Parts: sequence; structure tokens; C-alpha cells
Amino acid sequence: MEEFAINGHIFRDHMHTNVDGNTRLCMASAVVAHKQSYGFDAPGYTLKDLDESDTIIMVGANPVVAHPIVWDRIKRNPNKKLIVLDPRRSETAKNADYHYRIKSKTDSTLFYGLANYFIENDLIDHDFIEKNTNRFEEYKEFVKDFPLEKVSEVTGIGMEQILELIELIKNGKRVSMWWTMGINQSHNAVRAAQSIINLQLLLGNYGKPGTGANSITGQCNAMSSRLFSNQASLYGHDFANPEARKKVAGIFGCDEELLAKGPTKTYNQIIEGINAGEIKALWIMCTNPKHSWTNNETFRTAVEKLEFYVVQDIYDDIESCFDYDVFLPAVPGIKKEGSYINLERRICRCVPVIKPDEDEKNDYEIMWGVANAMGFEDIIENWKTPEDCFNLMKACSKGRPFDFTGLDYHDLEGSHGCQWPCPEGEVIEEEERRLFEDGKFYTPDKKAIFQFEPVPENPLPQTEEFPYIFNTGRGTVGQWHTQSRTREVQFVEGVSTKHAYCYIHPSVAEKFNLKHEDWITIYSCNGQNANFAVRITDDVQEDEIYAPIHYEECNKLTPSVYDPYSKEPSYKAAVVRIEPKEAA
Ligand SMILES: Nc1nc2c(c(=O)[nH]1)N[C@H]1C(S)=C(S)[C@@H](COP(=O)(O)OP(=O)(O)OC[C@H]3O[C@@H](n4cnc5c(=O)[nH]c(N)nc54)[C@H](O)[C@@H]3O)O[C@H]1N2
Ligand SMILES: Nc1nc2c(c(=O)[nH]1)N[C@H]1C(S)=C(S)[C@@H](COP(=O)(O)OP(=O)(O)OC[C@H]3O[C@@H](n4cnc5c(=O)[nH]c(N)nc54)[C@H](O)[C@@H]3O)O[C@H]1N2
Ligand SMILES: [Mo]
Repeated sequence: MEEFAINGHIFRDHMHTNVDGNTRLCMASAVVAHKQSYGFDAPGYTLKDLDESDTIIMVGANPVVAHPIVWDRIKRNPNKKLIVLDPRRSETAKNADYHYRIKSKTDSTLFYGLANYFIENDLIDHDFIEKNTNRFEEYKEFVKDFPLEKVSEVTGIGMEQILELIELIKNGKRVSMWWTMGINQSHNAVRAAQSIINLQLLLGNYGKPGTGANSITGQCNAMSSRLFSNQASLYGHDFANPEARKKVAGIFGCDEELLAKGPTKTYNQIIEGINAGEIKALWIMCTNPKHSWTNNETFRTAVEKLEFYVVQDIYDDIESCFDYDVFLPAVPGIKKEGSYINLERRICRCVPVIKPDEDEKNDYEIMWGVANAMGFEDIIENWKTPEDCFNLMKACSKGRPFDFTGLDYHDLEGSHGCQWPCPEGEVIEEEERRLFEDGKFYTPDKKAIFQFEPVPENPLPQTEEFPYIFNTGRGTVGQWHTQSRTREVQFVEGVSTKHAYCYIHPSVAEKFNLKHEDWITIYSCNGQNANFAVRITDDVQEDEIYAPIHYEECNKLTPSVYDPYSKEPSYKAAVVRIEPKEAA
């Protein structure tokens, strides 16, 4: 949290430049959905809701591979029915009670259709809707356009299965819905997330044990970036609010004019800006975009155009570490101190397990050193240590939904952490708390808002030239993203595949006469191609190819397509064609 915060103050306030981050690739769609629907980016659940739910619906989420802690709690819940919506028979789908193979990127149509059914059959919570929501009448009209026959046709889920899903929701006493990247990464992500939120609002499934429309955060510390990176909000405030500007400037001891005037240019705008020759310098830290950025050849061409390129990482051999002017080596988390905020809003302390050597620096020290060299007085004076920074952020939190003025940096050490809000003076009795128990949201009138719009056309429809959907995601429990770190874990490295591979359906293997581990070339609609070894399984649909993201080739093929509101890449729906490699 402290590293995000100091970095945001140096670059966005003092230097008036653009800083975007991991959240754009991952949680941005959920963030925007929350802001528009609730008035604040507030994931309301606590992990206990997984124990308390009797009907757990996972939409575009594969916790067996990607969220072991979440999965562990689901597994231990003896009373639940687990329902999975995923085009692929994912590892989680295989362990579920029900799996509905929804067609790629049609989730909002399904949830609009369910909303219509529940409204028409008067199965909704009128009292909750009346007291705690806005725009219900409009939503009711809007979803009339989604009769179940149409929903079945668009989503590819049979009518009987849709009716079965409806029965499951109807009969559930504590219905929770959870989503991750299958929803967030799309051309229509924010509205899809909100279609889930809307259904739970209709059913009054908020603030009660085992309920909620819950977005599962990808990175263990994404919530810190969302609140304190100074990228999309002024330390959890609106950039344009004069009172907030005064408050933050007062806490920082700096001139109000110094503070960033608005949100950053987004990740894609920065890369496009470099490629267009408008942005000349780039500094990357803790991210490996030559591998993880969508349509990643555009990152290579960008780096080639730069006048000044800085890489700050714990390894100097990551894919993005080429043609650089400066490399700043940082120590990893195990040698760091500070705090982080997890998926259920829990603020935890991080303490160094190994003492850094004398000449080693962590990211906070590197950043502070930069501020020192630049002569940024307020940072030199007031931001000397992570603890100083924690206290500045604590002061910023006062009176906000994420108020943590009740926490002490030192007391947090060795504790289980604490979920926000935890304002000064409030006695916190429950260790696992959820939001919205009083039905109040963060909009001016405290009511949640139904957000919706007609379903946009898929910008990348399947064609004769590109008949397959290129779905991407996590491959194995042991591999983390670009593998820079997990390659060091011997028992992971010992069993993980060393080359790019993908899953194809048996009918495709037959058509192209392919055997397990034969090589194919995949040609993407983005104009690029790459080679993959094949694995043959009907876990993927006939027109679907699934590629784990842990190989650089994967994002060579993903498109430069983004959600219009969140600007999160549509990583999971390129269209492609294939050829056996020999013929290529
Ligand atoms: N082992 C491991 N764990 C990780 C990570 C890692 O790299 N390795 N990364 C972490 C991070 S940062 C994140 S964000 C999370 C991601 O966690 P998840 O989102 O659970 O993982 P993904 O594999 O990206 O995607 C989930 C599922 O979405 C499905 N999907 C694709 N398109 C659609 C669609 O249109 N609709 C629906 N309903 N489903 C669709 C995919 O088939 C896939 O099974 O994992 C975290 N955990
Ligand atoms: N096709 C496709 N692409 C995807 C996704 C997908 O589902 N499909 N998912 C997207 C998602 S959700 C995410 S979160 C991104 C992840 O994309 P990235 O964040 O780019 O991937 P990582 O491999 O986690 O990169 C982290 C980098 O930080 C370095 N590092 C680790 N610790 C430290 C430290 O303490 N200090 C410094 N300075 N460096 C450190 C590591 O060595 C590594 O180079 O990928 C996105 N890309
Ligand atoms: Mo992520």
C-alpha cells in the first residue's frame, strides 16, 4: 500500500504524469461496476459468506486453480450447491454440482433474462428494491427484451438448463454470486458485472449472510492499488472535489495545486501514446508487460520508440527487460515492510522475514530516493518510512467508506488484520464483517442503482476466416502469470510445461489430424501468429481453444479491444484460425 501511495504522489502529483497499473488488466471492470452501482468501489462480502451460502454461483471464475483460499472455504461448506457458469469445463466446473456452458461473452444476456423472469413471476424483494434501489421501473422495462427463448439461443444454454438454474436460485435461502476474469475481461465487462449486481439487488441478496454479488480480487494487494495509487481516485476521493483536495493537501503538507487534477491516462492510452510518438519515457515496476499486456507486440514496438525506459523489478531477465536505459533492482516482498489490503477489505501488516543486505533497496526506498534526488520537500520530510506513509493514508481515510483511523501500524503486526471500515473509537467485535447490512450504499441518497444498456455487438465475431474463440486464463495452481517468480519454486518448475500449449476439442484434432503434443500455428485476428503444442480434450467447446497465460506467445494473439468504461482488455475472446505447424 505504501509503495503504491508514494509512487502515486511522486509521479501523479509532483511530476504531473500518467501512472496506470495492474488493476487495469484485472479488477478495473469490477471497480467501475461498483462505483456506478454502489457509489463507491466497495466489495461488500467477507470470506465467511462462502461458509454461509447454500447456493454459490461462480461466473467466469476458476478458484480451484486461481483462488485456493476461496476454494478451500467452498469445499468445507457441507450445505452448499456449487454452480459454475463457464464456456469451458474448468477445474472448478469439474468439481461443481452444476455447470452451464455459456457461450463466450454472453453473460449479461443471461442475467438480463433471469431478471426478467424473476420480475415477471413476482419472485423479487419489493421491500428491498423500494427502500434501497433506484431505476427499478426502467430496468423492469429494459429486461422485457430478454425472454428466455432468446436468452437460450444467445447463450447456448438449453431451455431446460436455464429453468433448472432458475429453480436453484429460487430454492436457495442464501444465494451468493461470485465473478472474476471471465466477466472482468471483455468488451462488455462493466455491464456484465452489473447484470449480476442487478439480479442480486432484485432478490434483496445484500448484507445478509451468504449472499451478495461478489467480485473476487485477483492480486493479494489489488485493493491497495484501487484506493491509494492515485491513479483513478485521489487517495479514495474524487479528484474534482475541492474539499477533498484541501483535505489531502493538508495531510500531505503540500500545495493543493500540486495534486493530480484527474484520473490517469489508461494503460492502453499510454502504450498507444508511445507508439504514436506522443509519450517518450516509460518506467515499469513490478509488472512484465511484454508478456502480460494484450496484443503484446505493441509493447515491443513501444519500447523501441522510447527515448528513456526504466525497468524496476526483482529480476533483470524478464521479457520486458530489453532496450532499457536504467535497471533498478528491488528486493522482493519477503524483505519488505508495510501493509496490504486483501479481497475482503482486510488491512494486514507485512513484516520482513529476511533482513535485506546493506546495499539492497526495496521499492519504497527506491521511490523515496527518487523523491529525495528530485528535491520533493514534502516527501523528503513526511514520507520517510512505510510507517509514515501508512499514517498519511490513515488520515486520508478519515470519514471515507474505507476509514481505518482505528488501526495502529504496530498493533497490526502479528494480528489477523482488520477489514475496513474500522474508524477510531468503534469497537469491532466480529472478525469477519460484511458491508450493506443496513441496506445503505454510498450514493448520495444511499440507494444502489440499476445500471444497464442494450447488449453491444461483439466486436470480434467468429467468421469463416477466424472460426475459433481463443480463450485464455490460468493454467496451473503452481504457475503465477509470467512465471518470473514461480520458476524459482522447484516443485512447480519440476512439473510445469516449458513451452506454450493449448487445449483443442477432439473434433478439431480429428479435422487437422493432430495428436497430443503436435504443434500448430495459431493465426489471430490481431494479425499475429504463434506456435503452440496441442492437448486434446472435450473440456473445451468445439469452437474454443484455451491457452494458459504463462507463456509469452499467449498474449501475442490477444486483441486491442477494451471495455468502454473500464478500459480493461478483452483478454479472453480473440478469434483465431489454426494450421498444423508443418504446413505453416
Ligand atoms: N495459480 C495462479 N493463481 C492465480 C493467478 C495465477 O497467475 N496463477 N493469478 C491471480 C490473478 S491476478 C487473478 S486476476 C485471478 C484470476 O482468476 P480467475 O478469473 O478465476 O481465472 P482465469 O483463468 O483468468 O479465468 C476464469 C475463467 O473464466 C472463463 N471464461 C472465459 N470467458 C468467459 C465468459 O465469457 N463467460 C464466463 N462466464 N466465463 C468465461 C475461463 O474459461 C476461465 O475458466 O487468479 C489469481 N490466482
Ligand atoms: N491473455 C491474458 N492475459 C492476461 C490475463 C488473462 O487472463 N489472459 N490476466 C491479466 C491479469 S488479471 C493480470 S493481474 C496480469 C498480470 O501481469 P503482470 O503483473 O505483468 O505479471 P506478473 O508475472 O505477476 O509480473 C509481476 C512482475 O513483478 C516482479 N516483482 C515481483 N515482486 C516484486 C517486487 O517486490 N518489486 C519489484 N519491483 N518487482 C517485483 C516480477 O518479477 C514480475 O516481473 O496479467 C494480465 N494478462
Ligand atoms: Mo489479475
